[in-house]
Amino acid sequence: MENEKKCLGCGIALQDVNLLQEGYTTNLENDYCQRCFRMKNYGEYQVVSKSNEEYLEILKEVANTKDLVLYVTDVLNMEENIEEIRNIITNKMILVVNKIDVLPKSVKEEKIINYLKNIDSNKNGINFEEVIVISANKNYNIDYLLKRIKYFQTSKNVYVVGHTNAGKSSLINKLIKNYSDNTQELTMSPLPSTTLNMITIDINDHLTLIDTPGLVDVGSILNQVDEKMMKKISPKKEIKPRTYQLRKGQSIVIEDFIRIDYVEGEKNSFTLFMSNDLKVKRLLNLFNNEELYDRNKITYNMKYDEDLVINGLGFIKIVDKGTIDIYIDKDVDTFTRRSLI
Ligand SMILES: Nc1nc2c(ncn2[C@@H]2O[C@H](COP(=O)(O)OP(=O)(O)OP(=O)(O)O)[C@@H](O)[C@H]2O)c(=O)[nH]1
Ligand SMILES: [Mg+2]
Repeated sequence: MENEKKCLGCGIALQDVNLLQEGYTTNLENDYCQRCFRMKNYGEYQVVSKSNEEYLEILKEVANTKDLVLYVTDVLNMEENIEEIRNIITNKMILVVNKIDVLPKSVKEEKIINYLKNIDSNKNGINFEEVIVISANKNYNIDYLLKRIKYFQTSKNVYVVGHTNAGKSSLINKLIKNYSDNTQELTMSPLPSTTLNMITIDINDHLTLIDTPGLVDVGSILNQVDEKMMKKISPKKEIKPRTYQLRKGQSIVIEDFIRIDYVEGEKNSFTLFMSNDLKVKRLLNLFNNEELYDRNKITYNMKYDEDLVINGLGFIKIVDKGTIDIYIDKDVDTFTRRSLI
């Protein structure tokens, strides 16, 4: 029979029977499972793969309520698939754009907000009540977010949803810390699928937050790399944009997983917005070097002032029009958009 007691860190039912299964703890008196305990205390991670079917069931449950929903997205990974969740949930929703601290300070918040409002109005579906830019880690704009939650909430309960790694649990921990006497601490980690089940957290008499496991982004580069690289890919500090001036026939190679050939156009400027820890090199003559040509090739005809977005990694701002070939794992999504910056 399933134990009633749930891990306070990830929401999974605790059990003391099978070391290899989720929710294991040596003692059922413990509040956290062994996996959470290790992540919190030793930074030792254990990747769990979650099926999105289970996740969709959770979203349907949320949709059955009339409660306010916070849709949390990572500023580096916000995109098209915002619809994916909105198609299921018709509740009132605030779009929370997290991790703004990773973008250079010169980036204007209004630009991001306007960009998202524009995607929003192109759809016939639900509009967001508001788009709010925050940083859970830096405690930025959390006071304002709480004010708006109070304004829009329809009951005590407010659900927190979004893709895995967006920082949902980090945001809730900040709200607990700032506004509650509760000592619970949700487990956070740079790896996907940290939260395993819904977790209910009482902030005060008027507000209960419900954390949920994140939707796994199947097109993210995080699914194609090892644990060490996952950590390298998630920026911890403000990104220092790296600009490369490329002429036709030159290339950029990122670590050992992406190659971008500039095949047609005038001299052009490519600015990378991605983790400072990633190794990038420029090839001066693409005809001399076949590195990564075994990957899937996609050709983009870039228009003036567009970004090439690589799901899970970040984006490249390309100033002028021109043709590029990108070589990347076939399961990683890429797309272009009007420049964010
Ligand atoms: N730079 C930066 N990193 C953040 C911020 N908020 C969260 N993170 C990091 O993002 C990673 C994921 O955070 P979590 O809170 O575990 O994300 P989650 O959305 O709960 O993830 P799942 O439980 O897997 O769905 C962690 O490495 C956090 O430290 C932020 O404001 N800025
Ligand atoms: Mg979480």
